Amino acid sequence: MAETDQGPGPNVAVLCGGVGAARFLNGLVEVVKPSAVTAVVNVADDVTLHGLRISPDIDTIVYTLAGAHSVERGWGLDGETWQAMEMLGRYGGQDWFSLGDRDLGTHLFRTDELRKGRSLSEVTAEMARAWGLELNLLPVTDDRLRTMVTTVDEGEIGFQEYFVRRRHEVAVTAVRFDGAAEARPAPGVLEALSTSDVVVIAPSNPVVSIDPILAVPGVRAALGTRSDSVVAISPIVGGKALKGPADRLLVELGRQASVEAVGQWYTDVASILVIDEVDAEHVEKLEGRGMKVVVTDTIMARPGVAAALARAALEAVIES
Ligand code: FO1
Repeated sequence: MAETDQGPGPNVAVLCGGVGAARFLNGLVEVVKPSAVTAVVNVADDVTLHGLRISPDIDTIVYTLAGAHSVERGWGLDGETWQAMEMLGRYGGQDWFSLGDRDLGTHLFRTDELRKGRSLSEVTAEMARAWGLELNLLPVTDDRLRTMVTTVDEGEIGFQEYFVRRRHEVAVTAVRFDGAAEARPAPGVLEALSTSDVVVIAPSNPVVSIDPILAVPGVRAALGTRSDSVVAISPIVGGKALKGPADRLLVELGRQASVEAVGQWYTDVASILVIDEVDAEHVEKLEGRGMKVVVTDTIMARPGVAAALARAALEAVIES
């Protein structure tokens, strides 16, 4: 798939959330050259705490592709220390969102640069360069976009309050993306989604990681016009999310935690769905709804699976 004597490999754009997307990208860059990859990243998980701007999905991808991430947490840096958080705890400060001592350097830099008037896109490109990453890393928008979650007991709270402070253990009745109507796609986003040979929707949470990206005006339409070369990878395997609340959110919002529900979720933007081998029995139903289905190992727990998954996703488009 990579550059061969038959000429350059495909250009690939990937809609990305956090941990699952980062793992997928790590495999994809083994299959196509990193400079041919454009990651369009969710920024609706972003949060400002202690006056610092934190962009979890961007940082998870940067750290993971740099090989610097914490494998057991999935987010944040490996070998992290928590002295600053301990000091904060001593004073009774806000310590429900754990910021490692090295990770704080990222937030200090990003906050400073944004305060000088640079865009999130520029700061993100700077961070990618600083870690020696060659892929194109684009926030979906440089404007304000925030996932707001309505819980059964607290009413509407911010995404990180739901995901981290409440450990996503509370039922949700609604999700909305504050700022979506006014948000503009960041420079390069629509071009990447329109001109890439393949667009992949990474195995991220459809409700709170992929939908905020699709909610930015112009994005859904850009995919809709070329959905025959858009392939989505289901984050639901055997009725469960491998990590995080995607399964419960789908049910709480009136759908099912199933590959069919994921296929329906993406029906107007993707024509191909990649599902895990444990869900092979659902192929007929999905194909009955007009989706092309690829069945493969989608559990990126072992080395080599992410690259094989990336290859399977690309081959579903390039050879179709
Ligand atoms: N996730 C947690 O479950 N607990 C945390 O304390 C936490 C801190 C944190 C700090 C920086 C960062 O980039 C990510 C962090 N995450 C934490 C993960 C984050 O909430 C999620 O990765 C995304 O927002 C969802 O994909």
